[in-house]
Amino acid sequence: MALQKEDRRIPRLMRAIVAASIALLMPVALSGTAVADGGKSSRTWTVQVGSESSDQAIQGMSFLPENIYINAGDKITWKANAAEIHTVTFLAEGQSLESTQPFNPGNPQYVEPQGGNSYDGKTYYNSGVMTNVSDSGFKEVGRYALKFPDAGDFTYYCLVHGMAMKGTVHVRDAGTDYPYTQSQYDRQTNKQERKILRDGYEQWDAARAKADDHTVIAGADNGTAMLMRFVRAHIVVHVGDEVTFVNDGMGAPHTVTFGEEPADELAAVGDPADFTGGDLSSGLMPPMSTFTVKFNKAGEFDYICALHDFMGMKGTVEVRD
Ligand SMILES: [Cu+2]
Repeated sequence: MALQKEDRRIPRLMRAIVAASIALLMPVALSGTAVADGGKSSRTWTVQVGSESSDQAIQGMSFLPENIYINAGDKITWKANAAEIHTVTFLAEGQSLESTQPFNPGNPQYVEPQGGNSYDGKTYYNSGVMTNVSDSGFKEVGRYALKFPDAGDFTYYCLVHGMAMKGTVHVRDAGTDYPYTQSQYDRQTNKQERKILRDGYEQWDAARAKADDHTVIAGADNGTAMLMRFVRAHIVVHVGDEVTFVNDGMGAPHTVTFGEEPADELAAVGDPADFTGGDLSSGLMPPMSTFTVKFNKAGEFDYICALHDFMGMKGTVEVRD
């Protein structure tokens, strides 16, 4: 018996070495082996929507796996995997992504499920707002399932993050061998999630290096990994000082909002040149934009990002005489 065990160990070790060398050669590609369709019954596959650190500070704009190969008749279930809101949206024939941007939180075409549960390849299908929390301010959808009866390559988008976040479902004829198993996709997903977190923590370090008592980094992102924090979240200034808030990202919008959150969370409110307390909001701060506030009264002023406060994106400016 002991001998048999010994015998098995060698090929396993060799397989590990082969797998490791393939991984070295193709760090992004999957080392997949074809899997027989196995006949009649259709399969259900899983795609993760978003990814995040446990404190929600880092969010990933990604569908994982981004590309999935299934057969006609199979089904995909998208699972909300992060606090940040996302959608799974197949545009109608002839509809451009640009015409849907920016995301409109007040429009049911964006935030509520649209289309049936079997994809026809040409009309508009939308999951509605997907998130894994219950305090996003939207009616959340935790899972979205679609059946794919016909072969074709179908690209879908997140309406919140536009070009930064897309995926493709490759549907082949029923009976075609699958290039990858779900567990191979899952391993690829875990690897990519780890990279998103590493990138996010790098941006956090970069934000700390850029911030000072009069410069607050109001979120950052590299187009895939996002930092949902104000850095420095607590600053001390003096009456008459100006503070500049910088959206240091490429893809995600933020707000700087003091006092009551406006009914339209993206509306600009108040006069930033003379802030003495009360309601003041930058309105939507697109990537690479700034918002400067002059503090003319002593006190402690709390603020939030109206879009991401439920993930902990909040700060305080302490103004001294
Ligand atoms: Cu934000």
